[in-house]
Amino acid sequence: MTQLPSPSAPSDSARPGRLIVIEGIDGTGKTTLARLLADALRESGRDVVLSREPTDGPHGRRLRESARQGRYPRAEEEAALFLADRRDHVERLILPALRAGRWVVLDRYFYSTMAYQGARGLDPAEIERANRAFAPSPDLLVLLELPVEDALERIRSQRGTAPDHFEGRDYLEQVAKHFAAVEHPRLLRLDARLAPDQLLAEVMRALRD
Ligand code: T5A
Repeated sequence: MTQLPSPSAPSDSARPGRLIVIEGIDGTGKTTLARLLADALRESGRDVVLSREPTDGPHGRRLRESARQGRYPRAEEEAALFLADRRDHVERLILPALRAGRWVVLDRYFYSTMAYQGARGLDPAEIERANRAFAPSPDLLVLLELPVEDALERIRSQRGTAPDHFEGRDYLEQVAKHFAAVEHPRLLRLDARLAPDQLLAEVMRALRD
């Protein structure tokens, strides 16, 4: 069994669980890694919640629909919906799980808003400030990095669908620049061209360290 920090050794006494966030541009393998990580943590005896943003709640469903049908013309309106979706997510799932000592693995979080809505012209620092007012900080932030060309190729060939309205090449280049500028005290940047098992091993090593 993998040795990981004890869940009874809280990083914050108000929330003894752990929050692990996986971020990156579209097609980098976030969902694949999040699932592998959740399984590995469960095998090591942790009580794990795996979740994603946009969520499956009412705001999240509207946002996913906009990725297929056409985006909100105003970036402010889009950012407000992501914020509302996250507020629900934090209140209903993330904070209760952390307070119960569970490990929460998230496929996207507010760094995506900073990067994607930042790429639409909004101020990432302002987005971060608005989110930090209610959203707990991750204990580990994993950033998957992949050239945009490779990401688009994965979306086309492996997902079997055309890129959606969030996935234009120039736009994703801007998003990638915003992700490159993200700072966090426990940030793990990984080359997403590694195999999923290798990526998992890197994350588990970071958690042990
Ligand atoms: N958004 C989201 C915002 O604009 N603001 C926000 O605040 C938030 C939260 C939907 C959109 O919403 C935007 C960003 C998005 O455009 P989403 O549903 O998470 O968000 O969209 P995607 O990131 O596009 O989700 P995907 O599931 O398509 O991409 P993943 O999760 O990064 O990749 P994954 O794991 O599904 O893998 C993609 C393909 O690559 C293969 C897989 O088998 C799959 O075929 N793969 C690998 N191949 C080689 N090596 C690896 N290591 C691989 N890992 C996976």
